[in-house]
Amino acid sequence: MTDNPLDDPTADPFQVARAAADDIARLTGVERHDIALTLGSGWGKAADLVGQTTAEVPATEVTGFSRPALEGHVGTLRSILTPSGRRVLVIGARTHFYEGHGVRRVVHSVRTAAAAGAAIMVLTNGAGGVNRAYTPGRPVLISDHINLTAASPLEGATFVDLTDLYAKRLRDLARTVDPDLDEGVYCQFRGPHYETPAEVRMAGIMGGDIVGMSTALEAIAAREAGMEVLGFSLITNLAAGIQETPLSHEEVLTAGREAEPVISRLLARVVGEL
Ligand code: 8IG
Repeated sequence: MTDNPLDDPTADPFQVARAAADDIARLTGVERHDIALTLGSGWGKAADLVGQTTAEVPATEVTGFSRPALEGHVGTLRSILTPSGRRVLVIGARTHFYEGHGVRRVVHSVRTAAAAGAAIMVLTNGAGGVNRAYTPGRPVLISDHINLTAASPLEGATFVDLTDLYAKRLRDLARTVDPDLDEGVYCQFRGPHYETPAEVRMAGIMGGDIVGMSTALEAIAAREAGMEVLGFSLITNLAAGIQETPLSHEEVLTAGREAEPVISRLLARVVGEL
């Protein structure tokens, strides 16, 4: 039941992203965007605080975008004008690797943002805390990642440097807004199951602080496209075995709802500084 051009293996994903960026320009009336912002679990309210929404487009009207698989993930793209006159493309329609549509679909929004002109990609997510210093409801800056998906958005002999992937310049900027912001290493697992306690211990021993199912592949694609990346995780739950009780999606949604006003304000202020 799909007519997504990215499902054709002979399609050029960058050409599909170019077509999507043209759709966005036409549908929003905004020729180029400066910053792109992907809103994950718990971060949805930030868009309203970033600036004035000048256009909102169902993602399904943009070439290559899939319907969101999850309730709580809004399937729209918004164009926002900030008080300082910058154009922000807000992506509320993330495709996860665990949906099984392939990495091209996962990173299509990032490539589209780059094709739309964005030089900065802000990636946010809800995630589990491995670091015992974290508590649910806390936002954490992503300092680096460990990609445990055994996949890459890069195809062929595309060797891309990932030093400073989560740009120190942008993390330092974020800390001018909140000097107490913690940072940590994000481990992307494939999901959609949560980790076992043994996997969470492994992640911690390897140097991980956060476990999630989204951001690493997107960040790699953003770097390939030449964008600067800023990443935030909302710790919605302590990872399996760190917390005593079983993990539930309900718990994740509740933590997200409770933290939303605080972290949304934080994120909007940070975007205002970019
Ligand atoms: I929200 O504990 C959220 N996403 N892998 N583990 C992984 N992803 C998550 C978790 C978690 N919580």
